[in-house]
Amino acid sequence: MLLENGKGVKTVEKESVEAIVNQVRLSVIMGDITQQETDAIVNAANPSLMGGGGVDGAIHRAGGRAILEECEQIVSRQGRLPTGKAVITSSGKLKARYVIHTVGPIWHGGGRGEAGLLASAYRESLKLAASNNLSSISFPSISTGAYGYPVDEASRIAMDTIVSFLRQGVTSLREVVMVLFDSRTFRAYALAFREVLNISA
Ligand code: AR6
Repeated sequence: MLLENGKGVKTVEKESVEAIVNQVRLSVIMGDITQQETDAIVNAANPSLMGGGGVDGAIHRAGGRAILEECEQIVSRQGRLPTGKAVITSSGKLKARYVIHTVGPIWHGGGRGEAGLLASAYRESLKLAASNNLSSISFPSISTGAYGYPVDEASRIAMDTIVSFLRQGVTSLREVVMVLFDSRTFRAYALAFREVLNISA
């Protein structure tokens, strides 16, 4: 976004940051995940996979009934989705081809394995994208809305888990995007991104 300061000089307010990690473009942007054109978008779902509020509601509304029908089939086959796990469906009317549904932890204060479960939600989603030979994936800020995970901690876990996964080896993935819905959340992820990659601001 271009902003005019008092002297009429145009400055650029950063609304995205990016870096290359082991041949993969990793970026942090402000935006609406339902509009992303990556091969897959990740849904911050709940174990029922039957939709809900927040990003889950937005994805089901934008994608239509087809996503819910596939979720119903998955649940009837394998039961509710445990926290930290992920499954993949097609995407109905969305621009992305697939939706990867994962369940982040509900924040209970940090003493109930929340950090490990949040890392697992990111890692399992990345593994599923790679095992389906996808080249790009977008994530929302899992668990930091209705599930109450503090965004400063969640952003570090998210960025750390994604960067560790990318550094572990080359997969089909060439692009990973964190799509944040509000500027407070964007700033937390942009800071965590710089910290994890050791980039000065
Ligand atoms: N694009 C990107 N991010 C979004 C969008 C969007 N369209 N809409 C909301 N966000 P939440 P959780 C952000 O509550 O904490 C649901 O009811 C939002 O601002 O969606 O994992 C599920 O069914 C926040 O930063 O997910 C579960 O029951 C982030 O997405 C429960 O909520 C996550 O907020 C999951 O809670």
